[in-house]
Amino acid sequence: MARRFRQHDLRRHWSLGGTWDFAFLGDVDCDNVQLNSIVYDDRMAVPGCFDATPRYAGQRGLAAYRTSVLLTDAAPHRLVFDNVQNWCRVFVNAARLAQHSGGFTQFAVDIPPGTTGRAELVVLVDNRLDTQRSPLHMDYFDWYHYGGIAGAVELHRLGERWIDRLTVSTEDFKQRRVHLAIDYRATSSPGDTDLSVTCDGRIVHEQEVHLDDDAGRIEVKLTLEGAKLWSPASPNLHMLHVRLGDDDIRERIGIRQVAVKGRDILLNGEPLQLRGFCRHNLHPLFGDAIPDQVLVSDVQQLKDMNCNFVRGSHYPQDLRFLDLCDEVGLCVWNEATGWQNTAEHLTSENYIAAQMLNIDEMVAMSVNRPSVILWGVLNEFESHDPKAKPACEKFLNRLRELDPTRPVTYATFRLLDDVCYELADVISLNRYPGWYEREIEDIPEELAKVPSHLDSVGQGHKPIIISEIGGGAIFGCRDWYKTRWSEDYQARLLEVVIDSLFGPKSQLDGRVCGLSIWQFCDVRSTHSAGSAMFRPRCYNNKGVVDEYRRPKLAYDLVKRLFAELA
Ligand code: ADA
Repeated sequence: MARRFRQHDLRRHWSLGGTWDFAFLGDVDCDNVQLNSIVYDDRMAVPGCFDATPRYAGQRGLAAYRTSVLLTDAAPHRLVFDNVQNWCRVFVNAARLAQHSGGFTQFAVDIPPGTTGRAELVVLVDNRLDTQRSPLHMDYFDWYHYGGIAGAVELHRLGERWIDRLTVSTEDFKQRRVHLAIDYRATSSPGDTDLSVTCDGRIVHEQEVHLDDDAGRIEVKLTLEGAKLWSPASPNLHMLHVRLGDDDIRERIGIRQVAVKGRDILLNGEPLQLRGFCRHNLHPLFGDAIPDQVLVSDVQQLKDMNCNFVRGSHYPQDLRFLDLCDEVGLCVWNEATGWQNTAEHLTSENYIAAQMLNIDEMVAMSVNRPSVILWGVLNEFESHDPKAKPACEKFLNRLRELDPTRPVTYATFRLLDDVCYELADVISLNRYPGWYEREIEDIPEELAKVPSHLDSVGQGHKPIIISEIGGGAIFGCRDWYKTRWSEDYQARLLEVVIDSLFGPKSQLDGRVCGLSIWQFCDVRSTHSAGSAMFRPRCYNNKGVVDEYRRPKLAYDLVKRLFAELA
């Protein structure tokens, strides 16, 4: 459960992964919990999702996790959590330090200086779906919201001054010029200190810096002579090591630039044809605390199917998955948490605040990943309702403010009555001809409506991605009648989709630059009666592999057709 590269050589830091003491407290109010009265009668893996284990399957409530940490001296220390689902409160030696709402994103909790020796760490974790407390997790979303400390946990010892965040962006790929923003913090007036940067072990920058306050930013522009570019076909990576005084950070970068130019998405000046899948980061045995081996297997299968693109639906992506995408050359659409949110949500201050935090944390944790080429928000929100438009604009502009180097989009299924198109850099459509409406033979005609409608509303000058399209298949269901839910039907549907978009007889005249099939793997969905009628086994069965990553008939078909396009 580790990142693909060491992130510090100098800074002392420890993984807190392992098996922690555990107690499921059930439907209790977190404010009424007496920490010293908790009876830890169980144990739970960290990272792990407690409700992905049989004993707690399907249960929702408050859980308590406990471990101990050794604070080697009185220096400031920091806990870094990669993903807690979906609400938590953090205590050290029974002192409440922080609480966090919203899964999928990395956050830090600072332990005040002065605390030393072995300390008790307790994390109260709540997987209840409470729209006030965790408004980004709603019970009608079409994936199962697992609960637990689902990501890595680390303890960092911070010195007198430390690098709080390093942001690296490519300013000019031809010149190999990159821009470093080094955000630092300090506990006392730090004064002068040394700054050095190496690239793949070679010194590329050295200077003495005067740190004025207890926080600030140092900007450095570097031209990395001889560096190789990152692209899906040649995913070259370089290791930067930034040292500031006695603290440091290592960051693996890819030199590349993404831009929108007319109807194209350019990577290093070349138009991209994006071919791939929407992927949920879920597994029935692990929830979204997916072991490295399954991530490696997923990436292996995406590459085996000749994909160069994956849409991380519908929440910020696991950093370990992004590391692998960086390495193998998969372009990623990384999106903030959302699923068919309503105008009511988008006019709620509580929801808007939660979404802004999710966006800020998603960008902070993944801005340096070269595989991320596109930011997304608000999957299938009520974009036909003018009341929802201001929040969409706020979210997309926040993304542009945090990261001006990537285009932004949202996926809509409201082709004809969407009123937010002009807010997005890339127009992304979720369409289901041949599944929810009409038949397979109607797919070409239905897809041809996309560019023609966008032209009619003055949005035809932008790139178009078909961000979802597909159909369900029950693994193992083969049928001479080739009906819906058979693997035969799903394979036929996807064959017509890919041919209609990119094949020699396409009526689209190259107007669509990207496709992410819905979806890579089957995933557990909600259990509510209404949706279960459309979700056999309470699963979303539109994967081309099932939840255990076993290939359906469509797998080899997509592999063959994508190979012809590569
Ligand atoms: C929507 C949604 C997906 C999934 C899909 C489906 O497009 O964005 O998450 O629910 O429909 O399977 O119907």
